[in-house]
Amino acid sequence: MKIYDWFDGPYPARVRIALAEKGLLSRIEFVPVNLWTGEHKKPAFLAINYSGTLPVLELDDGTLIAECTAITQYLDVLDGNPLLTGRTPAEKGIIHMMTKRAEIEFLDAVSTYFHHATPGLGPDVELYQNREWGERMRDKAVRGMHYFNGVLANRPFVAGNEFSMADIAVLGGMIFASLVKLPVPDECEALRAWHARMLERSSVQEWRAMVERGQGVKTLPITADLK
Ligand SMILES: N[C@@H](CCC(=O)N[C@@H](CS)C(=O)NCC(=O)O)C(=O)O
Repeated sequence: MKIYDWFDGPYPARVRIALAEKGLLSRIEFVPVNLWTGEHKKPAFLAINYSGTLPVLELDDGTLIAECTAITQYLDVLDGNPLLTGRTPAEKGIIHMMTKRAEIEFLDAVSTYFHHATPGLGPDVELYQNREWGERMRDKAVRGMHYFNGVLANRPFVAGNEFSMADIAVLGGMIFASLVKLPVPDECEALRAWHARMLERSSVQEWRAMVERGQGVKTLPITADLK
């Protein structure tokens, strides 16, 4: 299996952490798609993912699966140990809901802030920016942090008593927030405590090690696969 991604992207981090949780990293060939040069918006990549976003999973038969949630669900059915998307119908529903909420209320909002109210990926890639919208989304993300703080004050993990895809989605938000220097408010103690616990997980440490190793590929030109 191949994954098209960029080594330190917050969304790619979600799938890399899921793979590390499941011990599947060795089965993946990573294909770098350079976000900073806008490789993800060029026709060769748009043919792989209409949305022009990373990551994308390519199966050995050429089937393409984009969207972190969809990729994680595929991996969970492929190898259920450990399950990240729930066992029972109720668990599956709640994990999906909390993952979606993490995206809408936090991670995607930080992403919009980055692309619209900061230099983002630079003038060659950010062809349309709307600062006011970006700043609104920054405020939404901060409200999202308070929401997840309230959730985590009452349970150990985002979707209940077990680590799941929803924790990884909130972690994606924390990774992006840290990249754009959007601090977690001091009063969000439960969110901060949960984050500290997440950083200790071996999957997250494996991801951090991959990011450090990836610094070296940052200047690679377009990959052979995408020519
Ligand atoms: N909903 C998508 C979002 C993916 C996404 O936004 N990925 C970032 C990488 S960190 C990206 O490709 N951003 C490039 C852009 O929006 O120009 C998912 O969950 O996979």
